[in-house]
Amino acid sequence: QGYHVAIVGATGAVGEQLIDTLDRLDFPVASLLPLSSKRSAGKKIMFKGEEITVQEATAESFEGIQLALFSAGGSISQALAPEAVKRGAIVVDNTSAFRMDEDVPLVVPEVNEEDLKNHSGIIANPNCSTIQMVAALEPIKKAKGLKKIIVSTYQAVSGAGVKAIDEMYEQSQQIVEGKEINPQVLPVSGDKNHYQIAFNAIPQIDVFQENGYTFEELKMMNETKKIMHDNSLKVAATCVRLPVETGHSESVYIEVEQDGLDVPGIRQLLSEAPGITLQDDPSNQVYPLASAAKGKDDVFVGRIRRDLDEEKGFHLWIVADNLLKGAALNSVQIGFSLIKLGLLK
Ligand code: 11C
Repeated sequence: QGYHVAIVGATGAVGEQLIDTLDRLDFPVASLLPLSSKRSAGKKIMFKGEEITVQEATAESFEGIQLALFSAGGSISQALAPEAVKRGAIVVDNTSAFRMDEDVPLVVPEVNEEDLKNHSGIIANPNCSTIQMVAALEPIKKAKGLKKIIVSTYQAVSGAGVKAIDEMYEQSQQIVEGKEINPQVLPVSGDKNHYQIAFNAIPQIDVFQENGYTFEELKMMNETKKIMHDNSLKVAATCVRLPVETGHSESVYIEVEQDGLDVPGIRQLLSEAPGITLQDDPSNQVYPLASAAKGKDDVFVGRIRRDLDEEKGFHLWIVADNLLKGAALNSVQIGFSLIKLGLLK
């Protein structure tokens, strides 16, 4: 009993977490088909104690597949997601390829699960740094409205894939040993210049756009408006890469619309919200840490303060595992929502 599920990008950082999350949350899987590029085909993955050989992803791979979870880069999604849909699968795509398309729901189940009802085959999983932010802000928006968000991120290297993780460790060791380093991957593989990530902070995630923002920053700004159904919401983002393996952290400033909100009120709202863990006890130095969020499903929120000049302004520190709630977990949760809403046939 269950569904025929394909994972595209099964050997990548998110792919591994997708397979683990399907197993861990007992998603009803009748069969699992791990797919990859030609280069990684032939590798083995483990699912529910069983070894499965990874196959090369082609259009024909999707015959008989009901749910296809894509995380192999935008160009693979562009090429193969429509092929999967043509063959009857629902696609949950982890890339930015379709996120802003009008007929593609962009979903964080705690925020806008109902949008799934409008899908035309492809559903987009938002960018990791967007997901954790909107999950934490939605309960506040629901209670008091939201006018403005200014966010600065402190993002982990695993967001840029396995090669970026390896580069961080290698470079760290080289620097400690006094050796020369040769950055090849970060900030963006394929961009003109590469910079040291070990013991550094790089204010570039994804490629620059003509308006001076990076694509990662624009993703946060545009996706937030789409998920929260509010084009008048003001959002500005600055995205920075840090030498943290996994766990994105965010310093978030918000302005709410209505009066009458205070810090205890925000704590109350967040402590009742699904998928959120409040960690906010400054007197005991309790606040979210990327190191503690790694491997956890929830979004962690702390350091909640009222702005000292703006009555309706508040500051928060929001942390989550970017490979779990930021990617694999949210995709699998979308799968569960599709079942709950009777959309997965
Ligand atoms: C990063 N947020 O940390 C990116 C990774 O649009 O899904 C995810 C890119 C995306 O580098």
